[in-house]
Amino acid sequence: MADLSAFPIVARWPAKRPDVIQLYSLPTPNGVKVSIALEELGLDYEPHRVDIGKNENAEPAFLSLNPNGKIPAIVDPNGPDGKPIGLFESGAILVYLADKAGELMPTDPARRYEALEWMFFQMAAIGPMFGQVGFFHKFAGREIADKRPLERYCQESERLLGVLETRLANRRWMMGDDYTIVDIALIGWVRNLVGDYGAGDLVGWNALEDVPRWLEAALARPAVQRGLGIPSAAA
Ligand SMILES: N[C@@H](CCC(=O)N[C@@H](CS)C(=O)NCC(=O)O)C(=O)O
Repeated sequence: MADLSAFPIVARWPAKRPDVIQLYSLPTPNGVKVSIALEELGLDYEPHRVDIGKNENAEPAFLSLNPNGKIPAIVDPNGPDGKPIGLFESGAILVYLADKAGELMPTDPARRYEALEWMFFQMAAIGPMFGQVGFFHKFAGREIADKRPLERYCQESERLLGVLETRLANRRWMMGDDYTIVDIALIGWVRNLVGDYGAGDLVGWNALEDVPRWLEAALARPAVQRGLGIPSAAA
């Protein structure tokens, strides 16, 4: 049985099955990237629900795994060289899982860098901007009288959706015929922008064709449907 005693987070969220990947997450746009990838790849794992509404992500045990105090994070008892590894940042976790399974990432070196460039685009642009639209339109920032922050983030999100629209115009998925971790990184954010955040009208959603077509196809995948609900309230 794997010894995970070097990871204080395991004492706070005990592992029933320490020999499989331990996932510390919540079904948010960043959290579901990892649960969707794990479901798509068929890797065995144990989900633990970290309630960010109760600031559990700021507890010392969680910070010991991710000093930045954000979900998702993982511990894999069977990392490189067979040794346990802890990881945070959803993009790094996605690349790690794809490499581990040898799937969902192009193997050709140039195509791999192309995929990484779109992964970083998601991490640096889509996530932060769509997240601000959520804050200023749906969550606490909604009460702020000055609408310039909301307008700024909506304008930038509309522009970013245009970048995706162009990319997807002649491609089924972000990397072409093959569904990859680049698609997985984007699903939760695009879904929330027009779903939970209700910001479609603010970002020109109705003018788009290929992004909605891509989102519908992504959401139809059984592994995506499962991943969107993990960790469940019971985890
Ligand atoms: N760049 C990070 C962002 C992670 C992130 O922002 N997670 C949010 C949930 S979607 C979180 O943990 N928020 C809790 C907080 O800020 O207190 C990643 O991709 O992993």
